Amino acid sequence: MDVISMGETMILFTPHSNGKMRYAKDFSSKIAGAESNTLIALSKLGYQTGWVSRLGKDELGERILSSIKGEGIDVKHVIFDDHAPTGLFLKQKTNEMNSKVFYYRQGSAASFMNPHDMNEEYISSAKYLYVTGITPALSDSCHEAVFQAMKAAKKNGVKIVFDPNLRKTLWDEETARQTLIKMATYADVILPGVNEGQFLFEKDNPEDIASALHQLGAELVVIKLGEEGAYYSTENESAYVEGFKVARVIDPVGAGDGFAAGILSGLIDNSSLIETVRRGCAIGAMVVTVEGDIEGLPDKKELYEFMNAITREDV
Ligand code: KDG
Repeated sequence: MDVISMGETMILFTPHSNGKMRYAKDFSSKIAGAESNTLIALSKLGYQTGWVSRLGKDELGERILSSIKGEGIDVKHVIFDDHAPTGLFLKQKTNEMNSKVFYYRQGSAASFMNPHDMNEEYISSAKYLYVTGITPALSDSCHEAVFQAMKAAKKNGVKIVFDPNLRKTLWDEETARQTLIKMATYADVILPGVNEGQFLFEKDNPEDIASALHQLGAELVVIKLGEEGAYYSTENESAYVEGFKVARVIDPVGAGDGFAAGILSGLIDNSSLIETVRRGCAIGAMVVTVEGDIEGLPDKKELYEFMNAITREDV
């Protein structure tokens, strides 16, 4: 197994028309969850991945399981919960530039994930454990579960890759800050955005954010700079990597999850750090050109074609 991750996946309903959702009559639905988005991206690139979660024993849960399984992800450690529903959320687009998310996930099946769901033998079978800061925000038992998973990874030499994925609507700011910093102390690789660096350390400069995260123990920090690209740093090297400009951003959600997959793929392949970060930037850029979190994800051939095409045009 290359990468195992744990987290909640929900059904996302999007109205067909812009404006206040109280007026919306027609919706389309997709599956969405930060961790499963990254696993799906990795699976499309040809890596072996596994997802640990809970779903309601309901129609939406069945849909999520079959979609994720259909993407080639191992779902042996997904539990169907009889007592709680599958979570869902809706995305209101007031206009092209302005969207707002409404969660219906409190008390969802995934919020009942707990440390017993984190099978140590399973986690130890992976090269990387991928975690995000969404999971500990879901409930106390999810908080314990994510730390249990990281402890199991550490004990068994599985590298931990962590995306803070700050969701301010899910918890209070002080708890979020303390928990994300504590998670960072377990992580080998950390992938924040500048806004998250600002939230955690009140620093705006990528180099200062990276240095604060290195002090917590991270070997590699990669800071996302949107369409500008990214900044990475280790003990021995650091650089800014240029992003891939796209003609039109259709839907920015999911870019960070694609970025994480690019980084993980470079690390698994032992690629150079520049190549690794370029893959992250390229997948992030490809995701934003399509509506939905996973619909723009490439396979490896498409990824290389995109990276080479953009490089040729730039020259
Ligand atoms: O990164 C995309 C996710 O944020 C989205 O799909 C929903 O997982 C989600 C969340 O918890 O916000």
